[in-house]
Amino acid sequence: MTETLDPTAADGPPPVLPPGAEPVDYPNAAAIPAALHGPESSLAGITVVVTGLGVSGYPAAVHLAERGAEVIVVDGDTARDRSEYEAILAVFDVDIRRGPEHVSEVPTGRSGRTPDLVVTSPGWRPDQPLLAAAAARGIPVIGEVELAWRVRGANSAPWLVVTGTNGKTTTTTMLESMLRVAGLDVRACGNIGAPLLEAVLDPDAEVLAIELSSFQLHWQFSMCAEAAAVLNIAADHLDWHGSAEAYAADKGRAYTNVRTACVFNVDDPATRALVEDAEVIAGARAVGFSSSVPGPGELGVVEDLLVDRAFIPQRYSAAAELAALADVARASGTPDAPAAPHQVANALAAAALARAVGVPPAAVRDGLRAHAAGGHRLALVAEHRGCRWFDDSKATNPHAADAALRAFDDIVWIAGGLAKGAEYGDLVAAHAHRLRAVVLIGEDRAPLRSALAAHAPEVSVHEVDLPVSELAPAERGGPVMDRAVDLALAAARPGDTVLLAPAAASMDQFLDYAARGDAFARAVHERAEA
Ligand code: UMA
Repeated sequence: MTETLDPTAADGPPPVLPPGAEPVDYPNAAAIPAALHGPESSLAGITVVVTGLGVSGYPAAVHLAERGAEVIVVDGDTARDRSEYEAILAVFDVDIRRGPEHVSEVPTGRSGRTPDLVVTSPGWRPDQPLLAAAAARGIPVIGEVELAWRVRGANSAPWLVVTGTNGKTTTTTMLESMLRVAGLDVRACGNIGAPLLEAVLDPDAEVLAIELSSFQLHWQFSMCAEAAAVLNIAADHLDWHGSAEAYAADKGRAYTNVRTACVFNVDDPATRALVEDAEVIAGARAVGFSSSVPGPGELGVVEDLLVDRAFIPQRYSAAAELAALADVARASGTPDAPAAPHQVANALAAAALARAVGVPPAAVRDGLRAHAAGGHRLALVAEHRGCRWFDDSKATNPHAADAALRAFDDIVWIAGGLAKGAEYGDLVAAHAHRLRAVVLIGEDRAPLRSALAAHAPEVSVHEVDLPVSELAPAERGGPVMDRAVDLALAAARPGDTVLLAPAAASMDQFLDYAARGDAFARAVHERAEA
């Protein structure tokens, strides 16, 4: 954008963002086949490589093949059972090539044609050899978001986008609940696990609540969300993006071409900076959310109420009541505790997105009341041997683990997994006084081990060091959690809290964070019931 925003200015009209003026610079964009637009036009004569045979790649391959494209799916992994996907793709004559030998070069189709397009899954890094080779040869590489945006055709369901380092899934499901209570046929999709492409192709969907990761945002440039929220920015996925700046910039792509509202976190200046840099559609507004009393153009908290001073005509003199803090506590699955600050922020962001498409205040409140809290977020698993055992497997980075560690004293902390380039010094230093012991799991134990040696030298550290051969099957995590729970049992004293808050991703040893949390709960229950 071209001027500085002051979204909290007390006088004058709410700031209107200037229209997007600069064409978005995206590698090889001009070579994207025009026939991709709309869900029905024929793709005969076009060859597409889909990288990744997973949740994202499978529906993309089906859709492209159904429309007549020659589709080649490549995946470097041969261990995972993909037989269900493979059986259906075989019906569409999709050429599936699995194994490390298929992911270093751009494949040529059976027809002998050089591919016209690569559609990549989000887990593939931009420097992955096949993707880098495609880019160098002038072949456009897009992801599922760009594909879904182009394919949506006449489907005018508005896109409400949620991104940020932490809180995305909760915010998206809170938003989904608010929209549903307001009577809209909503699909919650994206990084949440339901492919965006399937939601876009669903003719009944009236509005989409879309969680997007930085990976997904990286591979798109056309999306025009109705409204988008960046909840917060903390260092994460640095191995994928290369730097904190590149990571934040990809998050900021959520705001590009927004039509109605760019929702940002007043308490996190990095999110405001992304709005200030965004190129948006004329008339779009910056709307802040804040954990304190809101100014005009913001949503916030007054005493024990969530209020809106952005989407009401009298925003300079009044505020609309949306919900009570008690509704947020209930929505978060902790009805007897005060609403946690991060959950208040999530609820306000969801409310801002819902209000951007005209959801009335009462539906915000009732949507929160109807919201079922997701699992693996500081969930009490059991009380065993005088200790309380908590599963916060959803803490896949240091920022999320920080929130969990703050909640207790005297902790036996189970941590580790895929570090994704994270630094742990600050996290360990902040919580060293709470730690009774630490149990390290996962592939990247070294950065946690050295942070503990530097900042918590008194704390005993135990490691689950299993040879790779003992880890299969990956879906169950093998015996990792049994060993971790036994080590935690030996270290804990009555009154302690044993906390699984790994501060790292799960995919080195588990299918996903849910499988990791389930394995932990199973191991605890087996011992508690023995
Ligand atoms: N693969 C390779 N080479 C690579 C990378 C991956 O061969 O260099 C293969 C993998 O073996 C796998 C396939 O590619 O078989 C697809 O891998 P993927 O990691 O892209 O996973 P999908 O199953 O397609 O799921 C993806 C998202 N995964 C990631 O971003 C890592 C899912 O987000 C998302 O729900 C799904 O698309 C639908 O949009 C999960 C996630 O962990 C929940 N997201 C990260 C997070 O939340 O932190 C960003």
